[in-house]
Amino acid sequence: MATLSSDLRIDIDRLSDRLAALAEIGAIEGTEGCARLALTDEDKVGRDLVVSWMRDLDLTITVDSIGNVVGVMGGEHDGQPVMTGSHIDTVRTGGRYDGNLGVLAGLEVIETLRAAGITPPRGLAVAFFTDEEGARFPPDMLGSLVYVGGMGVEEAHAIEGIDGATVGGELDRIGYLGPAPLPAPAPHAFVELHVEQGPVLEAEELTIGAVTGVQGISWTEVSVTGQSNHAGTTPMALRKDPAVVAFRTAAFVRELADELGAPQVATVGRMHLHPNLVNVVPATAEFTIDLRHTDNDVLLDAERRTLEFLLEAAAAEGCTVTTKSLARFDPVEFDDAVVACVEQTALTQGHTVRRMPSGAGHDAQMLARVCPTGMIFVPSVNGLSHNPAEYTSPADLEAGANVLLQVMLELAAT
Ligand code: HGY
Ligand code: MN
Ligand code: MN
Repeated sequence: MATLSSDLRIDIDRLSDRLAALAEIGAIEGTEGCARLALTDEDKVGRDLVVSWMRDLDLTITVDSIGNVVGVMGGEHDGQPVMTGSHIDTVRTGGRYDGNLGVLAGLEVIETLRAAGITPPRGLAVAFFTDEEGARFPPDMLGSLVYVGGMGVEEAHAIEGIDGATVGGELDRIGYLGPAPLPAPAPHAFVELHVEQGPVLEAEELTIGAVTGVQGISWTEVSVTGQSNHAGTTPMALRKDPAVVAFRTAAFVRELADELGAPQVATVGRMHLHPNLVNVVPATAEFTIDLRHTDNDVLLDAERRTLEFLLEAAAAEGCTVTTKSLARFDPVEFDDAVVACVEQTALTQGHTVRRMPSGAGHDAQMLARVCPTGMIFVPSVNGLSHNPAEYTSPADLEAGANVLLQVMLELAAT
C-alpha cells in the first residue's frame, strides 16, 4: 500500500467545505442551520449536489425505488461492501451536522483513500437514506427501513405527508424514483458517524461515543373531536373542548416522563387546533406524542398509561378520540464487535471515548437488522440539535471522521 493505512488521516478543511456547501441549500437566514424537509425542492438540490460529489469520486451510483442513493468504491475483491452513511434531509429547524456529517465524512474517507492510492480488500459504500427525519412523512428512518425490507415499497409510496403529498408522488416529482430493487443486498457491515445531539459527551469532556444501540421510539398522532362553539356565550359546563383534552394530555406525558425519570422522554411537538381562532371553542385538536425509552417494557407501559389518560380526559370533556401510530420501533442493540472496534480505534488514535446508547433514531438502527452495525458519536455543543444553532467543533468532526476511516478499513480488511 502507498501509505501505512493506519497513519492515514482525513482532510478536515475539505470535509468542512462540503458541510458548508451543503448547508447553503435550504439555509435558514441569520443562522448556521438549514431546512431541507424530505423530498422537497431543497432536498432535491441537496441530493443533486451530493450525487455530483459521488460522481467526482468515480463511485458506482445506484438510486432505489424509495430514493436511497448509494455510491460504491470497488475493492480488491467483489464481496459486499462495508457501508457508511446517514441522511441529508433535515427538520424545519435543522442544523448542518445532523445526518449530513455521516454522509460527507463517508465521501471524505473515500477521497482520502483515493488520494493515497489505496484500494481496500473489500469495497466501501456511502449512502444517504430517504426521509430519515420522518418530520414530513412518518415514520422516521423510512428509507433505511424499506432498504432492509422492514416496509414494502408500495406501502411506503402511499404514505401521506403533513402537507397532503405522498412519498411516491414526491419521489417521482424530484426525479429520485430509482430502479434499484428493494430490499437491497445486505452490506458486509455498516457504521454511521453522527453528532450526539445530546449533552453527554460535552458534559464528560469526551470526544468519541462508541454507540451501543438506539432507544425504543413511539410516535402517535391523536385527533380529538369536540364541538366548536362561541367563546363568549358557551358556559364552561356545556363545552366539548378538544383543546383541553390535548393540553391535559400534553401535561400528563410530561409529568409521566418526570415520574419515570431518565431515559424516559416525552414530547408533544406538533399541535393543530381547528378553526384556530381567538373566539371559537375549537372543533378539533390534532397533536403528536413522541415517547422513547431504552427498555421496551417501560415504553409499553408509558404508552398504555398515556392512552388510558387520553381516553379518560376525552370522556370527561364529552369528546371523541382517534389515534394513529406514526412510528413504533423497539430498542436496538448494535454489534458488540463493531462497538468494540469503534472504542479501540478511538483509543488507538488517542481520543477519549465512552460507550453510550443513542437517544435519537438513526438509519443504523435499521441496518442493524441485516448486518453487523455500529455508530460513532462526536459531541454536540450545548447538547443542541434539531436547532439551527447545532454545532460541533472542527477538531471533533476531524476526530470522528478519522475514527470512521480506520473502522471502515478494519471492517473491509477481509
Ligand atoms: O426522531 C429522531 O430521533 C430522528 O431525528 N429521526
Ligand atoms: Mn440524524
Ligand atoms: Mn434528526
